[in-house]
Amino acid sequence: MRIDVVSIFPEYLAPLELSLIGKARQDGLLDLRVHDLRDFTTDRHRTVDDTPYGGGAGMVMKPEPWAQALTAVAAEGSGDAAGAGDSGDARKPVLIVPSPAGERFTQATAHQLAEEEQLVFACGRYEGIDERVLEWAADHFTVRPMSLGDYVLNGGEVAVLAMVEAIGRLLPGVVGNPESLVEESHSDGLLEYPVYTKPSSWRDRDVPAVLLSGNHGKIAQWRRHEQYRRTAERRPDLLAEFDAGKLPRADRTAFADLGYDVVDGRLKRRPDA
Ligand code: 6GU
Repeated sequence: MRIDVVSIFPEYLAPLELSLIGKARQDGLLDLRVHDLRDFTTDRHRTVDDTPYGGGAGMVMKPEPWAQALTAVAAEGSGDAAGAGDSGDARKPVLIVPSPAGERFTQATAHQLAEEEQLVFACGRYEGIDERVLEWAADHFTVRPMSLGDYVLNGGEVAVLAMVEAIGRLLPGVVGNPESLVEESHSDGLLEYPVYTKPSSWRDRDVPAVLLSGNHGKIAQWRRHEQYRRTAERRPDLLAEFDAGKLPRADRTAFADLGYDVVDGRLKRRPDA
């Protein structure tokens, strides 16, 4: 996969040289390049922002440096640096615009984006990028404004660190043992079960006995029920989406104990619970 990140703070993306993602780049699994938006300005002051039409606080990112930068990275990614044109069968790169006004980025989004050939991240600062850039870009990219959650960051860079890590670890060969991707939070729409390691007794706290029993059926069931308990307690919103249609009897009982009944294949919180 090829990833391009455009930012006025390229140094902010330095952590992408570390750990799993850094290793993936070294191993040639991920071709990730960071670009300085100011390299695509033409004035002496390398200006990237200006005052907003209509008034109001803050500054807005000017359109032309963005158009220059995005045109250049799209051409590089398609192996069309000379501008020879579209060969016909190449897919449009996906342009991800981090913004609290974007669509929610989830594990499902990460899986989708991990299938793409080229991702381009456009890091906005200030009050955002002139809206016409996103309209213009739709001719060359699949444009996806994306938000990590309902809070405000100063710019897209930190969000890009999170999204690139979430996507990059799904690429073939990046995570050493692919089984670690199967049983983790959100892989099945639930939060992960709690984990323990040695010693079996620590500061008067014992590891749940079932985990020492060697009974793998019992352990799997305990873990699943712990997922239900945790999700009900911390993220009840996730249970509304959960497919409860084919749950075994013991799992329905576990949910009943948590105050949930299965109605038409969906979990419904009992009003009296
Ligand atoms: Cl993706 N970007 C910015 N700037 N702020 C955010 C965000 C993204 N997600 C939540 N807040």
